[in-house]
Amino acid sequence: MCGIAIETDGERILGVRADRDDPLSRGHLCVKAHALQDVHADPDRLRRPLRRTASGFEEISWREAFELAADGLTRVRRAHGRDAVAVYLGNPITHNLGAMVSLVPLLAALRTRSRFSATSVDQLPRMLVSLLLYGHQLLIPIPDIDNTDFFLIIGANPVASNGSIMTAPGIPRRIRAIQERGGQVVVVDPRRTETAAIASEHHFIRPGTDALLLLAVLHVIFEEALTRPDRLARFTDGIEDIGRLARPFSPDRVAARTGLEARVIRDLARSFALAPRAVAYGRVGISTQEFGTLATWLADVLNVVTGNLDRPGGALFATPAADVVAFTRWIRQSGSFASYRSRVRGLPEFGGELPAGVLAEEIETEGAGQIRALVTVAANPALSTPNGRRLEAALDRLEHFVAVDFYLNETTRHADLILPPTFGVEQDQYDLAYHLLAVRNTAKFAPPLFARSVDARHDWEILLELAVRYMADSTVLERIAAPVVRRVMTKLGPRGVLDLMLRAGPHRLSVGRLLRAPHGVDLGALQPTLPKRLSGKRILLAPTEFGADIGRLEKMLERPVAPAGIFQLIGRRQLRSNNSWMHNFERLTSGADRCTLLMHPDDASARGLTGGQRVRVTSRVGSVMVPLEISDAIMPGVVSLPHGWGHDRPGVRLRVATAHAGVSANDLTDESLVDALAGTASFSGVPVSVDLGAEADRATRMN
Ligand SMILES: Nc1nc2c(c(=O)[nH]1)N[C@H]1C(S)=C(S)[C@@H](COP(=O)(O)OP(=O)(O)OC[C@H]3O[C@@H](n4cnc5c(=O)[nH]c(N)nc54)[C@H](O)[C@@H]3O)O[C@H]1N2
Ligand SMILES: Nc1nc2c(c(=O)[nH]1)N[C@H]1C(S)=C(S)[C@@H](COP(=O)(O)OP(=O)(O)OC[C@H]3O[C@@H](n4cnc5c(=O)[nH]c(N)nc54)[C@H](O)[C@@H]3O)O[C@H]1N2
Ligand SMILES: [Mo]
Repeated sequence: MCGIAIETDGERILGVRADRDDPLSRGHLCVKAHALQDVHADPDRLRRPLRRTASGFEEISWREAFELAADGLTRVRRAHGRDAVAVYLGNPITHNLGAMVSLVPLLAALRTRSRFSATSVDQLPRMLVSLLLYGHQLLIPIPDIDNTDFFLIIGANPVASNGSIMTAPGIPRRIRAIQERGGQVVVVDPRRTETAAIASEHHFIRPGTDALLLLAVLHVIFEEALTRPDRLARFTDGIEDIGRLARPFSPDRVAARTGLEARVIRDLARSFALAPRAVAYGRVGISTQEFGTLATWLADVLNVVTGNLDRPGGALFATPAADVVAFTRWIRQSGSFASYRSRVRGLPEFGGELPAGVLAEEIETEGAGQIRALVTVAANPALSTPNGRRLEAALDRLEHFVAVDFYLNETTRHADLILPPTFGVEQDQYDLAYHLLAVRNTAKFAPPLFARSVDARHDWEILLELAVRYMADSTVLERIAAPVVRRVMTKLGPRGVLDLMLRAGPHRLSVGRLLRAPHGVDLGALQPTLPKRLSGKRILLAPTEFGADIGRLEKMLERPVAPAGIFQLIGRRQLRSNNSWMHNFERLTSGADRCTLLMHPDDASARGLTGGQRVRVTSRVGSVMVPLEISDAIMPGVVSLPHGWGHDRPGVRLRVATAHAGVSANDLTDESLVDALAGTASFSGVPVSVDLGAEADRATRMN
């Protein structure tokens, strides 16, 4: 979403620089954008389809690859039914216009309940809260960071992440501007992050206890009669229910468990409620945890009861030029929840998907509906889902595994076929997803910088081909529809679909208009849009599903934080990293080893551990050896390991990444730990022990 200018010489990229005239990023750029040139030129990036053979992977033609891919999938469907064919959609799809557009035919063709995506290891609670409160899973309130006076950040590190579900390039500048207007930025995080370092205040919190904190904040607001929902009261149901639900959670009662003093909680509640314009914003830290749905919900509730939803300086809904909310409403995909459950563990469906944490068991467990074939698209679940090692073992049991990906990596090494798409600069660019999540309404389209070679395929071409071939072997209706879908989609292409969406959208734009404005078009600040955009024209603030889950939360107050000697593991994102896949370039990996375990000095000295030592971290599911980094930026009792590393698996073709391998945090995270309400993975607060490994074992034996 950052505007860039790329200097080229023929097919070579000479440099990438920031576009000062981009209305959203205004000259901001992070180092990952410079690395686009590295991805483009990477000799390890796959250019031709690969097929697994007894002696390793061999290159084959596209024609053969498509035939084998489709044959394998239809064979499994014919023998075992539709749900035996699973699909896993990874994060980069959301950045890829073509892949986004061709998901519609692909998912329609597959019609499988065995659908998975990064959603359930990320923002599922955010979407579920939007579905139940506002009536659509994509009606997501965005913090109006540029106009607020009080910015409460819970479980997000936008200085490293560039803002997530709050696309806001140049976060440090925007945070400074809040402070210069006399406003406050408060960060609540078990680590004093890069964001906390520039905030006005930072408070440590025990992992997984944010819902308790937010209930206590609401308790104070109701007790001191600080609620003032203003115009929201006219179309919001359930405000009084919140007062009742929050009553048992006084600051004194939650202080010890959350790690925040009661006085601090009271002050926070008052400053938030009394600020002229305030916004509570939570991301991955409050999403992927045991009470992720409750915490995400309560942050919205806080905005509503203080009148800060749908008003400038609070949280607002974007009105993107290509309105994916209206489009998905039109194709009847506003969202769904718990309309069926996973076969083995009974976790709920959300939006037609099952939680990623059940994929391995659904492959391993025999019976009707067992997964026997898999298509992954832009996904590396071996490194990105809990207990990745178990999933890797399960992948080898599949009868057929097709990976749409341009690297031979930790996940795709298990595939029967790898279909490599073109990379970003060879494709049309428009951010269908991220304009919806941005802090300002803008629109920007970029045509491909380089034409794709005749022997390359775009993601959308690959997905469409798979969809059409799958349909051609299916019901009579689908057999008839297949050539029509192929013709229409090929003729329109992603650009044609986008053009239709832009023309139908609220700003009446078109691709032609955007081509004439290469820096992007500024469509203005976010504006109030409620109650008009609410599906039922009302906000249902206290859904029974959420209220009922508070009993589970209350039990947490009786549980000890962690057994003696056990740490709570959390993750951390790093500026020069992008989940699991941008580690194959010196630009992003040079310098000191970044895959380290952070530990507080008091904890280290209590165990006689010193910085730089390699320590063994062990959870229920596995164990890794990793260098120790001692820092008082991490809360005592908590340790932190970044995710996305662990590239030294055999068969991986990533020369640079393998030399900076690190270990995978998801060799430790536990697929049995989920938010019981929604099934989202709970990455935050995984119980682990830390010792010196073999040396510790020797000492134990001697005793
Ligand atoms: N450079 C870079 N940018 C990225 C990415 C990347 O990998 N690298 N990934 C992108 C993606 S896919 C996403 S989803 C976004 C994520 O964007 P963010 O959510 O902003 O990023 P994280 O660093 O995961 O921030 C989560 C924070 O929650 C804290 N935390 C952990 N557990 C708890 C808890 O129980 N309570 C509270 N209050 N805090 C907790 C962590 O210490 C961490 O600081 O970033 C995107 N941007
Ligand atoms: N422990 C822990 N685990 C986490 C997280 C965490 O904070 N802690 N964060 C979670 C979050 S928020 C997310 S979003 C997930 C991300 O996890 P995934 O969705 O699995 O995504 P990535 O790790 O980014 O892997 C992306 C894959 O897509 C390929 N790829 C890149 N671009 C393209 C493209 O344009 N087309 C195609 N076809 N392929 C492409 C890459 O080669 C790589 O194999 O990880 C989650 N896992
Ligand atoms: Mo994510």
